[in-house]
Amino acid sequence: MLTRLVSRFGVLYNVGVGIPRRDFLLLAAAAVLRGEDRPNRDMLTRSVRPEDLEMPLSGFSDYLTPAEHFFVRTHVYVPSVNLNEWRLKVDGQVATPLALTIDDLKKLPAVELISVLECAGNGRAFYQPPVPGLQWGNGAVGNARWRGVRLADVLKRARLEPSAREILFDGADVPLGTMPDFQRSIPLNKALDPDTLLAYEMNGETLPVKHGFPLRVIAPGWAGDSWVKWLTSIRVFDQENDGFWMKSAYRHPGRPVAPGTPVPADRMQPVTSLRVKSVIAGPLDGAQLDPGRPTTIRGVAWGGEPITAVEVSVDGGRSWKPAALQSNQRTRFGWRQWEFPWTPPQAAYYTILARARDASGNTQPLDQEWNPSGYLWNVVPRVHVNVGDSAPAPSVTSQTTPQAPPPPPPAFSNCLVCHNDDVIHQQRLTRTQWNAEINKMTGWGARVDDASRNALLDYLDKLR
Ligand code: HEC
Ligand SMILES: Nc1nc2c(c(=O)[nH]1)N[C@H]1C(S)=C(S)[C@@H](COP(=O)(O)O)O[C@H]1N2
Ligand SMILES: [Mo]
Repeated sequence: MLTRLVSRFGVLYNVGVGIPRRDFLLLAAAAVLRGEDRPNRDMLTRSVRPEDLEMPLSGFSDYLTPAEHFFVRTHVYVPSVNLNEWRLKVDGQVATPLALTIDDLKKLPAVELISVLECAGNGRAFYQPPVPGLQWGNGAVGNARWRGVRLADVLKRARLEPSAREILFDGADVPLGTMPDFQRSIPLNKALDPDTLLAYEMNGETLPVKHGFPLRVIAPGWAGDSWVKWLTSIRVFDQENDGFWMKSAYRHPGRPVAPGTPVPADRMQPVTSLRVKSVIAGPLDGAQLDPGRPTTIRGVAWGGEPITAVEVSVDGGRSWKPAALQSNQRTRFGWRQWEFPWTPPQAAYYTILARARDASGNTQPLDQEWNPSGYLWNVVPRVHVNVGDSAPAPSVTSQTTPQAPPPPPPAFSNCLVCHNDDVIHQQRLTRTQWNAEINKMTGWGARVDDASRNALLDYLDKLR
């Protein structure tokens, strides 16, 4: 049942792509599982297919995140690219349209920089009330050394027209069903920034397939949605792209709204810069420690700008003391590891907090601003530890036996054509939110008739 098709630009499309849309929707879910869909055991699998993998907390102990521990975020299936036929096309409002090979690109001056890459949805699982989307914990983020060419150098060769305002990126991945193609545009000033790159290497190796082989956008300081992978096309426009991924997805109100308030997309702005943030990587929440025994509170901090300080509180925020930032990690866009030595003086229950500050003086909030898509989570992190010999009493909820989920209705099989049930079962949504989610999916090609919609909603409503 696997269909393979080689396109004009040498992209080998696997599974479902090239199959007429009607037939595609009849593909059985099991037939779509491929070798590279097998989960990496070190990673937290948020979705088996398309593949979405989260770095566990232990990943924060590396300064540079190795590719095998680097989070993976894909909206659709990973395309494989044949380098001999691959071209980077540059067109639109330019005087000289280009079609570059990877060797053409490698003749331009090479640039290297270290930068964090964080998904805008990192931390979505912590939002209350819950919002739909992959339920990332802390690990939809990594730090790597990227090597490639300046986007500005490529645009210079194409000779921008004076009307140029926005640069639209498209990759070789192909939408599922009738969903809109993943395309993102960035404004000209970000595109011409000497730190905005087109990278062909990650941590000294050829860019791995999952991370965008052979070429991806590096937009340091900006959230991952602008870092388009498997890049095949750069198109110059006089205005922001008006596709789904710019005008409906990846938008933030940019101002506090009451939690749970729907905000129309046109009242929101595109997600751009990351927010200043820190993560406590150790001790783990709920850890048992000994009084009088030295321990180290450690973590990582990053944001759209360099981190200048991290402070730690071991008394729930009453007092703060500076943590030590790693001295050899002063980069503009990389993350900064920090440590705070601590000897718990006496048996007690402690609340540990961390608060990062950036070069512009921004700090992390004590209360998270809610937003409808659960983007840019950056509240002060907190970890609770119990110091002493008596472990806390087990909570009442942990003593109840979890109920087996009810069997899904027959229509549920229509929800397993493009992805598995994992993306569905991790959600914590109300019936109203599920109804909107079904509308989104039928818009993308899922088949749900009126009769089965209620049966589906009855089932989905019980997943919370
Ligand atoms: C035509 C293919 C297709 C079908 C059929 C489909 N989905 Fe999806 N669904 C997707 C894709 C693609 C994504 C991932 C989008 C992303 O990563 O941004 C997704 C994501 C989701 C998510 C995660 C939240 C989100 O919006 O990204 C949920 C929940 C979901 N689908 C539910 C369902 C349900 C319920 C059904 C059946 C009614 C269904 N899907 C049928 C393509 C499909
Ligand atoms: N072509 C393409 N580029 C893409 C995506 C995608 O689905 N398709 N996902 C984006 C998102 S939302 C993020 S967070 C980053 C994730 O990059 P990674 O998988 O290398 O960690 O890639 C971005 N680039
Ligand atoms: Mo993302």
